[in-house]
Amino acid sequence: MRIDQQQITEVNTRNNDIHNRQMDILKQLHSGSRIEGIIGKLIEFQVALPSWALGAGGTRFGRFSYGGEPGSLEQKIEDIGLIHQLTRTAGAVSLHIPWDIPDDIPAVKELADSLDITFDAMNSNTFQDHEGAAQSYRNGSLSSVHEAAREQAVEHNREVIRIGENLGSKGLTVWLADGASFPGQYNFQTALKHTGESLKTIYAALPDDWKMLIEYKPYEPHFYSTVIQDWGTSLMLANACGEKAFTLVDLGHHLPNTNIEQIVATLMAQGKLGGFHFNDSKYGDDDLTVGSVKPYNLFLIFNELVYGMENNAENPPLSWMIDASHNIKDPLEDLIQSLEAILVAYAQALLVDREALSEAQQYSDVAQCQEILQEAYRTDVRPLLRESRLRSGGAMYPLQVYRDLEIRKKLIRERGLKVRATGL
Ligand code: LRH
Ligand code: MN
Ligand code: MN
Repeated sequence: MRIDQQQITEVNTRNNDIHNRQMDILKQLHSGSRIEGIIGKLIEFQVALPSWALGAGGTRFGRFSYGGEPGSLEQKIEDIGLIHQLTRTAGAVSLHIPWDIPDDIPAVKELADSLDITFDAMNSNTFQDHEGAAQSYRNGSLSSVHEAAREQAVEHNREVIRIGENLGSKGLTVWLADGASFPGQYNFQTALKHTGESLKTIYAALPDDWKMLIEYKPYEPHFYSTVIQDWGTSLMLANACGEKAFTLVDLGHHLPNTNIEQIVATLMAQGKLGGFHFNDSKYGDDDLTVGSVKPYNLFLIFNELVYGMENNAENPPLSWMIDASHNIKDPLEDLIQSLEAILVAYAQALLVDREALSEAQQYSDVAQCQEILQEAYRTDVRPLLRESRLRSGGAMYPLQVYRDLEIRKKLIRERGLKVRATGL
């Protein structure tokens, strides 16, 4: 299903008057050229949606379907197409293999092309046993004490690279569930050594124009130790692999109160921040809607990302992805909200008066430093998002249009109530 572009234009026109007034105020407060610069950056900014986030998520206690879930990879891409049509920000998909192995690669590619969607980083999966596989990952994958399990996991990653190459992807994300739930379960040093060797073997199969993104996480599914538990371990492994390997930061993969913005700054200064997974959380890896719990924190993180993008030329362009799961919301609505929160934080960070901040820092004017940051944070930048969507053919109010056009109802009619999407 596709949205009639005419319907988007109609709703946009209805909202134009108030919007123009809001834009005038922003232009009066900040220089017109600054505002134009920010709008240009917002139009460019694209975030990948993961193929596993289009279905209803769940917890180990249950899963509540809402109907009309995509039953195939093609339908997942179509859902992303809908979100992209409304927001013009979701122009990429990130596939998880084996959850979403394309049967017919040229057809999948053609569909994505027609919706203006590219293939961002591919995700390998060695945290579950694959159907018919000879080896189990029960005791780890790349870190396993069992050589055959390690080899199988390495081969799986090579296979993911091959699939990705055919789709035009340029990245491989490796997240390992490998860990221990009990003291003494494995030898820390051996597990790390095996992981480093396995990653190097995968890295050797990486095409020249690809990035390898190494994701870290302190706990879950194991609760005593995780092999790649933090950014330091990830960075160390990336450095050992080579210049195409980077650290990936997932916002939910930190212990409470970790200073994520500082981690971002440190990695970008090293030219080693390669990817980013957006979500929000209160307690752990909650995978909640981006910006729903700690929007100021998200702004502070974007503040460092913007600084890094402007000052660390050696850091590559980042792979941005939403890594959230939707328990009690329509995933498409949830993703639209997440995209909005990401762009709001990005726009606010772009609005920070960096010259004034740097000067206040020189004088150690602590109160002024805070004022400068909060001035940007407390600015309502949503008109800038609307303007950028208006210019790129999207909906000024994507969620409203999604609801007005009763898209979920139509998807249920088309696909039925009972389809179950693959994924988490
Ligand atoms: C692990 C993770 C990782 C996986 C995804 C499904 O918690 O963040 O990125 O690939 O969830
Ligand atoms: Mn993640
Ligand atoms: Mn996670």
